[in-house]
Amino acid sequence: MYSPQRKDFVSLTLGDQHNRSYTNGKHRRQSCWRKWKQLSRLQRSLILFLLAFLFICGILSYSSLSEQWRGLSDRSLKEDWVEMENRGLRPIPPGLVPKLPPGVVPGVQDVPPEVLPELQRPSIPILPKPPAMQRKPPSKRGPPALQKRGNVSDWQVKDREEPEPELKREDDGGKEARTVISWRGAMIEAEQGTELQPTAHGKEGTVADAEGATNLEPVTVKPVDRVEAVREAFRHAWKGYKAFAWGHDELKPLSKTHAEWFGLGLTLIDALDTMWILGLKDEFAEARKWVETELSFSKNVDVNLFESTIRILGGLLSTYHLSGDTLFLEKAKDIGSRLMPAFKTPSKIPYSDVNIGKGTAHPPRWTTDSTVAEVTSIQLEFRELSRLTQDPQYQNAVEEVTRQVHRLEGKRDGLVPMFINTNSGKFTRRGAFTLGARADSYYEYLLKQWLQGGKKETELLEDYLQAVEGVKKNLLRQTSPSKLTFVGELSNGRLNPKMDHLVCFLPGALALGAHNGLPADHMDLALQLMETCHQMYAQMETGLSPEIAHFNLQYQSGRDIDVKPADRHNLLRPETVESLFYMYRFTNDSRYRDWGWDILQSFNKHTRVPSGGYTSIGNVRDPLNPAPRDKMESFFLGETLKYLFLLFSEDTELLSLDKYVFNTEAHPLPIWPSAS
Ligand code: DMJ
Repeated sequence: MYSPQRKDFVSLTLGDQHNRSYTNGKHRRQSCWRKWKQLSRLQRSLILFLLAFLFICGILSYSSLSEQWRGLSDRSLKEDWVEMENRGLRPIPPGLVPKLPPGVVPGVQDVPPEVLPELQRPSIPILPKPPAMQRKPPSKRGPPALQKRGNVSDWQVKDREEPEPELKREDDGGKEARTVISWRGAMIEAEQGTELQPTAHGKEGTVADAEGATNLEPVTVKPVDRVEAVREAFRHAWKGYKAFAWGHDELKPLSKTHAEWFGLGLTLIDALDTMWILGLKDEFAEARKWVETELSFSKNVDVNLFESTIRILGGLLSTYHLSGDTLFLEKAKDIGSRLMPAFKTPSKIPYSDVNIGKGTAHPPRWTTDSTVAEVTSIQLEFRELSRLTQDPQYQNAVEEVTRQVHRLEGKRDGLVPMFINTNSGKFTRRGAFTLGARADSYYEYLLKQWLQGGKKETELLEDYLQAVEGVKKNLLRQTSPSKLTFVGELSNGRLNPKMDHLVCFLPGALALGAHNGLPADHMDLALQLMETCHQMYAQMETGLSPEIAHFNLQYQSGRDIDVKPADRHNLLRPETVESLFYMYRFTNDSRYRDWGWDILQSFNKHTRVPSGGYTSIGNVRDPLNPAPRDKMESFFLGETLKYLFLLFSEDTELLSLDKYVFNTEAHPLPIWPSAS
């Protein structure tokens, strides 16, 4: 063993190696003390000064380091799960075989009773209205001080750079100053717009300004101002996308870069029709130029059939309809034809993934199953593509899927399992039924295809009506104590009282059906579910819904809604504002606009990144640290802001729901003229 010859270092004797008798460290202390006494006075002072300095530094840095570590570990623990959840990859327990009474369809006002005999009446009555619909529930948001200040204090506010002529901060005496926001250790400058967003919590039709509101009278927010606030939000999101992610799939607004999924400019394409509808001409022109000069589908890349159909094909088709610009139709034809290899399977139930450059398709690596919602929510787009191109291949392919699923065994009162095998064409893993991830838009597209085709395709209507009865019979429950109605999940015969935020499309769909002559109790259910979806936002401290809510069936904690730690994220999803839009259009009840306005304010308070863009967050229960996840999903621009704009717009004939049907990514497609 190496033994140093020169002792040019300070040695500390830790005990006598040969004499191992216990001395309680006496030798060591004596040796240290001797060394210390041998040092000069200057050396001793220097050492003491250094030790004191290190001690102070340690204390000062402890709090910020621990905060960062907390954030980092949050992220690393949840990131994979959340990413899987986002893409709908949840494990499903094996199953049971549901029973489908053939030809039995619940009541339809415009279908003869002899055709639809038994189900003219709902199988169970719609649940009584929750008290929450009559009285305002207690606010469970943060303390009043936070509310008044628009939760600006949720973020560490220091100085302010930009002078704000109209509103002065309460706590800086109205002086000009500089604001720096600390989010997980990343210092980001606040923009004026971020903090001056008004809040409407608890005040119908009025807002108090988010900051310095104490001395200001509440201001009535006119619809036109709300519309303008959505435009402003879009511009802000676009600013981030343009600066840091132009031409890429998704913006990562905090790290000021982009994420790639398909490498096809997903956000840009998803947002095209939103820009058109919002009247953002310059932004639209610039994006159009990119589509014309940069967008190429001739790429060796795997894309998900469903996601690229609803976002890209749907986005291009609707932009073509709105603008009349054939560039978008040409691009739609290009991507549509490149997706067709997905249907070359033994069963004609399409694979989940297609390589649009090579013309090959395949299922996910771990299974030959496809997701039921994915194979049954591409029909609106491909049918429209056939109508526009006069080429029936697209319509034939997707309608074959509809026909097969219509006939399939394994449903439970019209509810479908979540997986279907591309070889056998049969449902697999049949025990679980949900209106959430992996099944949601199956139900939505039954109704919407029926509307798109001019209410002629009776089988679609039958399946839709039967499914609504299946929901009522198997999945509907009410919470305790407030009797909120929710749609739970069935797993091997047991009800799990949880509901994905994704299910919040349902109030809107039910209302759309009722508007088109389906049973009036569909509207009753829509009203109740809309209230629940609203409460999923209103009862959270950030005013934003979690990805999944758990509901109390027995009186336990006194709260109706619980959120599990793994479900606390919010991805800027659209379903609730989507339903608010439908509900407002059909009822004219301004309450729905106010709820939408609250949601927009909460997005602005907790998800807006000052340098541009909005971010999904990891914790809707913590306004002090919402744990930003650094991702702006394309549907925030494609759907969420579009529905908010349409909700607030005074022009209720804009994209009339009697003329257009919105695909599941909020891209409006025309209802076919009766001759088609
Ligand atoms: C969107 O891509 C679509 O609305 C889809 O139907 C469900 N998921 C997202 C939005 O949450």
